[in-house]
Amino acid sequence: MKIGLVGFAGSGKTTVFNAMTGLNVPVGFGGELHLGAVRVPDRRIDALARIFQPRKTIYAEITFADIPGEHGAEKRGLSRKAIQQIRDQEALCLVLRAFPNPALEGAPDPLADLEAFHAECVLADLELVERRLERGKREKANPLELAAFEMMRAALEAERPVRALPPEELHREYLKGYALLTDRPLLVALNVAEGDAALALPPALAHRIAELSAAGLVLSASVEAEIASLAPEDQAGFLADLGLTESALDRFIRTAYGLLALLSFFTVGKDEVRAWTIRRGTHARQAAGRIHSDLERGFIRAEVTPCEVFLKYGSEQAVRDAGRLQLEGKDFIVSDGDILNIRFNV
Ligand SMILES: Nc1nc2c(ncn2[C@@H]2O[C@H](COP(=O)(O)OP(=O)(O)OP(=O)(O)O)[C@@H](O)[C@H]2O)c(=O)[nH]1
Ligand SMILES: [Mg+2]
Repeated sequence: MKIGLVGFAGSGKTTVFNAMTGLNVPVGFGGELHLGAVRVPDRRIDALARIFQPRKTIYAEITFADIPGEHGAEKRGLSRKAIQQIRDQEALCLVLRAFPNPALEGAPDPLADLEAFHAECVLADLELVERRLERGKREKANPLELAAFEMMRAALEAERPVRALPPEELHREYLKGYALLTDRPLLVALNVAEGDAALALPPALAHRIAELSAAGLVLSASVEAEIASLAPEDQAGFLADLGLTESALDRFIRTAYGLLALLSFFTVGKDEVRAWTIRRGTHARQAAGRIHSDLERGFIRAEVTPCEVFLKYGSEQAVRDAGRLQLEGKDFIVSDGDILNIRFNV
């Protein structure tokens, strides 16, 4: 999964990026786009790896892109380049500054920054949607497609994001290839000063985030950077001193998985124990396609064992003997934590 860190200059994107990825990109300079991957921690994978002792253990990954804000004239603007970089992301994390930054004028105003960001995205989308409508009408495009774009135009003119439109009314199949900004799942990270790390989202901000069909969380990038620099055994104590129970990375991953309706399934063996990320509601055959296109094409059936069942019995044979191995067809909906073994024939 690719998540873009977006927001205005000096909001703390690079600091968040460093804390999450363990990299050490210079902060406070804008600069170029950076990429960094983090492993999604998963105790189930740890437990399966202890049983199988595989040659390779592969966790799910999130790739963060640190997209620099625009420096100079327009303080709250997004450059063309930034908009293009944002379009390339599967999901967006908007970093809002709520800490005093001596390099920037004025007190932080995260709600105003959220509105400004949203307004920029609405404008960029509106431009794209209007262009599509003009051309579509000239070329007598599919009326259903035009209707979908008309619906989006109406929403955007009312300053509502496309992601807030009910999926059953909006025909998403026509949006493929358009990369709208307000369609991207949005996670808003309020970047607070060190002393405020344990606070909840202010109600006005929480309300607006919900209106925009986004999710929100509070973090302090500089606290996170400090946690990331500590030895694992010292981290829990440091978090407790600040009134926190887990690092922002863990909360972030959980919130992002929920927002994107993602789940993990596993494949296991002596060679490899591996997590795969899919959307909720994915069928067994499509899930097989994540592993390899041959498995999707030649799909016969899936042997399915929920991870907790496997861990209770301890081996594939014991699961079989207990009659707990499920044989499922192509339309079976995969659940979080299912271990899949695909039978196929090509
Ligand atoms: N006190 C405090 N300072 C922070 C925090 N997060 C970032 N900063 C500081 O704010 C300044 C800007 O942070 P960056 O992470 O570079 O901001 P950015 O969003 O990447 O900025 P651009 O790349 O220029 O758009 C740096 O001096 C950081 O050290 C925080 O949580 N608390
Ligand atoms: Mg930066």
